[in-house]
Amino acid sequence: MDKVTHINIKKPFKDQKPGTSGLRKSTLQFQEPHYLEIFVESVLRQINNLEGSTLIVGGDGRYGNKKAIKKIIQICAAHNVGKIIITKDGFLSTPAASNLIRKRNALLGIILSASHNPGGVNGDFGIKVNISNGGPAPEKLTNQIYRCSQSLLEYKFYDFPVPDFASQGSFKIKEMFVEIIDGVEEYVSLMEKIFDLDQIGDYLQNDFSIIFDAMNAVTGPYARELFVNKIGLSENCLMNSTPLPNFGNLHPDPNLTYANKLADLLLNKRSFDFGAACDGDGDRNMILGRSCFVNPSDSLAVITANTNLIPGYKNAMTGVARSMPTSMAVDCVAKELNIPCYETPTGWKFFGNLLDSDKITICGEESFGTGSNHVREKDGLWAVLFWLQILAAKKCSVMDLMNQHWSKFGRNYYSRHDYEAIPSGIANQIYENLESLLPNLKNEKFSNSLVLDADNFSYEDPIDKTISTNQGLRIILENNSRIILRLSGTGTKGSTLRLYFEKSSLSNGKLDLNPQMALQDLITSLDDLLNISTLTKMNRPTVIT
Ligand code: G16
Repeated sequence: MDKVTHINIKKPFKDQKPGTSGLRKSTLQFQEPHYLEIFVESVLRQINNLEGSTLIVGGDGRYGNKKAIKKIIQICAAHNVGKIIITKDGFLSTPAASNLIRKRNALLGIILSASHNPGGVNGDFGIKVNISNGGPAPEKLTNQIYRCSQSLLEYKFYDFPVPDFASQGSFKIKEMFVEIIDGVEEYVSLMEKIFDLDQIGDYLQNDFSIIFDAMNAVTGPYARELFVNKIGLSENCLMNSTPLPNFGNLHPDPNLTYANKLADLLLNKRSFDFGAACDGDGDRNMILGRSCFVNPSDSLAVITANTNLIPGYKNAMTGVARSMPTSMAVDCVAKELNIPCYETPTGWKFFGNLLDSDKITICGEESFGTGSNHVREKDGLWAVLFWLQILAAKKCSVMDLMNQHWSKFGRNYYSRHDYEAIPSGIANQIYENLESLLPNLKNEKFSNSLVLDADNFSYEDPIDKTISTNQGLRIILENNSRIILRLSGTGTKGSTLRLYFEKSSLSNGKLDLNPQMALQDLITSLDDLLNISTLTKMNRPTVIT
């Protein structure tokens, strides 16, 4: 007989602390009996008015996706949730989930993804929790969830075999409705409202070649609907467009290291005019032109400077925001447009209040994330369409657009160096060394300038006044250069150290330097100060952006 079953576990899981973006652990960890269930139970226990509410559940299709959705349905039924909306086969990108939460007035979204981390049995799995505005849960809620999971010894679920969800339809389990929708349609229609796809189509069909790399992850079906079915390009404009549980063993992080085949096609073989890639769950993007890599910080600046070319944003800009480590290229654009520019900690959740209160229209991060008030997540395919619309309107190449931008606003040379999966002891030692040196750095010489300020970034949310401390160590130089050091909050193996280097140059300065050369003195000075290469035993970072 079907019934609500209470399951008891012997000792609590102590490690369910959400990082920068939800709970992220190895797939093996998530397969441990009751591990996922206890986290979901902790989430549901912290949500007011859960009974009778609507939830959105889906994921990026990685190994474990369907099984997790079934478990969540059973737990939600036991908690008397009113309705769950899922998608065919459980495929749902993070920005599409954000859109659905908003459009269907859902109370909560549960997104199964470890984002840009590898998938498969030997990869990672994760759960992101989004609130009713469509955005990631704020820190206050994730802390409550974590505290609950620390001592939780019981969860309940409704013992009922969940039917398959390979096609649209609905079923009922206990008193709860489960609606299965086509996850792609509603997202694509949102894009059609924002962009003029005909203008993009005319430009692309007129000898401007593009290639989109879905990295065998969730964006393949969305990209096919947009580029092939709506815009009318041939299938050849897509690569790695079939979602696979292990992402075909690719590491679905759209950067020059992990999307190296795409990078090679654009930067070395020069085979296309435009290239782009999205990550596992479709919120990150990388933009490339023929022989031209667009740094994500520059992408944010270019997008902000060109909103008037996009139907969805004409004369609609209220302000812009960037995370602290993102370069100040967008600040120069905001100044010119006479709109405010906010600086927030790393993590999309910090943009939520600014977007909800209409203080900003566009926001972005150096970590290959850009977005706007259309949803409450960064949105990879949105960014790709935004770029294509600018190029179609201006009828120029990516390289021309970048050169025009830099000569108008100046160029911020910028680079991020990642030391991935290093022993946590070493990462902490480097971090603590710099933290202890900060108070004495002020007014000292660093590289070719004096240190104007050196601190650990903290942020007060302008709307709810929440203060977030310890958000990254920064050294700000008198010549406007910045060096920032953070420990990643999304890795699952050891620790990942992120170093960010930035140097501004005036618009009439030299604009065509390689960023690594332009930043070399800052890179060397930081290594001299902290002995990073010696301590990590690495003579170069794992990833350079
Ligand atoms: C997540 C957040 C982003 C944030 C990034 C930082 O990205 O959604 O807002 O910029 O983490 O990652 P880290 O702490 O490793 O630097 P995603 O794409 O993993 O959800």
